[in-house]
Amino acid sequence: TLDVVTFGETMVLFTSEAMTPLEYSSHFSKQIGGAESNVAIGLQRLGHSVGWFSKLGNDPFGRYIHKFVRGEGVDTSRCIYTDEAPTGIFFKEKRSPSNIKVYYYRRNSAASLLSPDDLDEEYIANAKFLHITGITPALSTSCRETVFKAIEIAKRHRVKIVFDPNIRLKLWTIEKARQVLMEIAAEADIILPGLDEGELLSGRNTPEDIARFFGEEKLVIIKLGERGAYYQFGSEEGYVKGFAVPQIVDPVGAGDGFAAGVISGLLQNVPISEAVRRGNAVGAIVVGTNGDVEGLPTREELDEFLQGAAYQRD
Ligand code: KDG
Repeated sequence: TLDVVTFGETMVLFTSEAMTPLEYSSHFSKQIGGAESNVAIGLQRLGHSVGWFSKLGNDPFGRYIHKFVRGEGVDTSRCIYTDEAPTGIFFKEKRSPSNIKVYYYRRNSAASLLSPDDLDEEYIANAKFLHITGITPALSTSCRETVFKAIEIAKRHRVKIVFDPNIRLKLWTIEKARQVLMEIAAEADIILPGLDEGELLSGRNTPEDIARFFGEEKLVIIKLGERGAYYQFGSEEGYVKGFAVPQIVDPVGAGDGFAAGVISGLLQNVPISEAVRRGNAVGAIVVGTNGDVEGLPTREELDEFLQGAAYQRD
C-alpha cells in the first residue's frame, strides 16, 4: 500500500535558457512540471511511497513524462495513454527570478480527458492520504467530476484528503474557482492555501481569520512565503518561521515542495509545528534551483539543511 496517492496533469515544460522575453528566446531546456507530480516526486525523495497518475498522450512527450516520474520511483502503474488528444506542454518565460510567467498549451489535452471511470477505487482506498489540487477541477468538466469521485472514494475508506487550492486564474474565473474550490475544501482534512489564495477564497485577510473560515476541525496551514506559515487545528495554532533563502533562482514549485514537506511530517506523526517547519524547509530549498522538480531535496539533503539552519538561527 502507498503512503500517498495523487493525480493530475503533468506537462512537458520548455524553459527559455536566456532571461529574455519568450518571443526572442531561441533555446529552451526540456523539463516537466505538474503540481501533483511535483508533490509525488518530493515525497518519494523524502523516502515515502507515492502513486501518481494521469492521462497521457500516446506521443513522445507523454512517454517522456511517464519515464521521468517513474524514474523517480513514483508508482505510475495507473497512468493511462490516449490517442484522442496530445500531452499538454507549457513554456516558462523568465525576465528575472521574481518575474516569471508561464504560457500553457494544454486546452483539450490528454489529461483534460481524465474521467471518473479512470479511477481505481482500491488504489485510492489503500493509501493513507489522497492529495488533490485545485488545478485538476479547472481543466474540464470530466476532470472536475473525477476529483469529486476520488474524494468520495477517499471518504468512504477513511483516507485523509490533503487539498492545495493552487488557484490558476489562466484556467478559470475567480467566481467559478471560488465555488468549486470551496466545495472541495469542505471535504478536505488538510488545506494548504497561500495567503493570497486564502484571501481570494474567504474574503478575509489575516491568516487567523482565513483559517477559521475553513473550519476549526480541519488542519489549515497558510503559506506566508519567506515569513513561513501559520497553522490552525482545533485549539492548536501558531506561526512557524521561514528560512532565510540566500538566492531565489526560481520560485515555481515552492508550494508543492511545502506540501511534500508537510505531508512527510504528518506521515511520520511529528508535531504539527514540526511538519510545518519541514514544509518551510523544502520550499526554501526548492526556490534555489531552476525547474519545478529539480530542486526537491532528498531526505539527506533536507536533514543537512535543517541542521545547518539550526546553527544559523538568531
Ligand atoms: O505548482 C507548480 C505548478 O504550477 C507547475 O509545475 C505547473 O501544474 C502546473 C500548472 O498547472 O501550472
